[in-house]
Amino acid sequence: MDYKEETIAAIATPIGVGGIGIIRISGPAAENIARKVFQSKRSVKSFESFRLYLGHIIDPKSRLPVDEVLLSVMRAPLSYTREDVVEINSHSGYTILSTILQIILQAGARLARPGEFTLRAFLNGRIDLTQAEAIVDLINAKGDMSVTLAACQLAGGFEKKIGRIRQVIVESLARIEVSIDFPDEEPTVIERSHLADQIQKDILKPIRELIGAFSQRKIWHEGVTVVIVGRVNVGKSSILNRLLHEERAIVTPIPGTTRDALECMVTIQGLPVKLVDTAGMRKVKGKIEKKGVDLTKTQLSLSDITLLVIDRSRPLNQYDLDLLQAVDNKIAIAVINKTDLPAKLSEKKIHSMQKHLTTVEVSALTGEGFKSLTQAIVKRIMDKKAGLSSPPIVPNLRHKMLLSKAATFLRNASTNIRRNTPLELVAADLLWAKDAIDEITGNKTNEEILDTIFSNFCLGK
Ligand SMILES: Nc1nc2c(ncn2[C@@H]2O[C@H](COP(=O)(O)OP(=O)(O)OP(=O)(O)O)[C@@H](O)[C@H]2O)c(=O)[nH]1
Ligand SMILES: [Mg+2]
Repeated sequence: MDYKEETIAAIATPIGVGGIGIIRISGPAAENIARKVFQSKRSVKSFESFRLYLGHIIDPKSRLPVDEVLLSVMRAPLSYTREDVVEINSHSGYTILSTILQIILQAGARLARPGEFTLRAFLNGRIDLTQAEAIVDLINAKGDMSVTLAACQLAGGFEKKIGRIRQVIVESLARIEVSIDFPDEEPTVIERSHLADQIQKDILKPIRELIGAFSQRKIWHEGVTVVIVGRVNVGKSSILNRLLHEERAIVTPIPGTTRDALECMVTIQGLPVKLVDTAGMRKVKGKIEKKGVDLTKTQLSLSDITLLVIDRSRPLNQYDLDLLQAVDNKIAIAVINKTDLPAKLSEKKIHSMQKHLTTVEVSALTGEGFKSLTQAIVKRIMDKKAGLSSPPIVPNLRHKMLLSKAATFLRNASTNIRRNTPLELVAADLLWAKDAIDEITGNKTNEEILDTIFSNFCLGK
């Protein structure tokens, strides 16, 4: 059956006890179903779009009210799916929501698959594929920044950028096809080189920028990992707690308090940051505890930014020096802790070992210096995503693969134009590049791709 003839329904809010739960119905029979199951002072037919009406869901068998609800009708095409949509705001709780859903299904709807409402919005031309993907990102967003990013994509930022690239491909293609159809119009050497330049500048360059921005995706969406290392008792856990504004890690004067890595999420200036506290380096029976060292090494290899904590009230020892050697000064910050105590270490020595290492002085006890520390962390994060355009446009893996595919064809086209290769070959490359671009927005797509994208959605979306 064509999807246009089917009416779908699902619970759109998360399962669990809450204030309200929403059931969404979409399709040609939505309003008719509402008429069958909803009783109020006015008839559903007379309801204005986008207004809430109070009434009762009625059990069709017993004719008894099941719940007092608010119902809204959003008529096609001005709705989420561009179809007739009905939403029912009921009391929340699994039993009540599933009872209402059952009544709606019996009244003629079919249970929606995950993402099917958004799939319909795409199939009915309200959004393109990049926007559908942005909705998944928005639902899964962990920090303000990933919300901003997804919201920009949803608003069509990515689609516009891709649209401009596609436009130039189509124009170049048109120019070449004229020459194929009218050989007398064969482009001169100058025209050929001009066309090649245009492909480089107006198509390949923006594509390369987009591909480059992919590496920022992890940072925007999953955040950066900040690993805190240092010898025992330097105050690693105290620093973590300060950055979290809460007591999460256990802090004691006993060396070796933290035995396993502890992970916590925070947002620092809107960016999601995963903080990892590690076990300090120490000696057990004359040897450096191997497990702790191995763990720290693993954590270091996973870190985007390392905070190497050093205790200012004690002279540097071999563990400090080993760690100073082990960290990469491009991504590490030396945190000199315990500034409330008299200084016993030589900062000169630190700088003699790592000339370019940023140092920040803090006291986890008093909180002094933490503003500078968060600033230093943010600066490192910003360095990682330098050159970011505003608003941010960052492709996902699927986009990146297709952009790379398009770039390969475009590079061929550009070289071949200069080399006097038959224009038919150039046109073929440009066409393939256009196909790859169209696959990004869903202009050209197949069922398998749609299944993969929409299966990432939750039910009711
Ligand atoms: N005076 C002072 N004491 C601090 C400061 N930061 C931490 N301490 C104390 O130093 C001791 C160790 O702190 P932790 O945060 O447990 O240190 P750690 O590096 O996590 O220690 P391990 O997990 O054992 O490796 C505790 O007694 C803290 O109260 C500081 O800035 N000033
Ligand atoms: Mg600790």
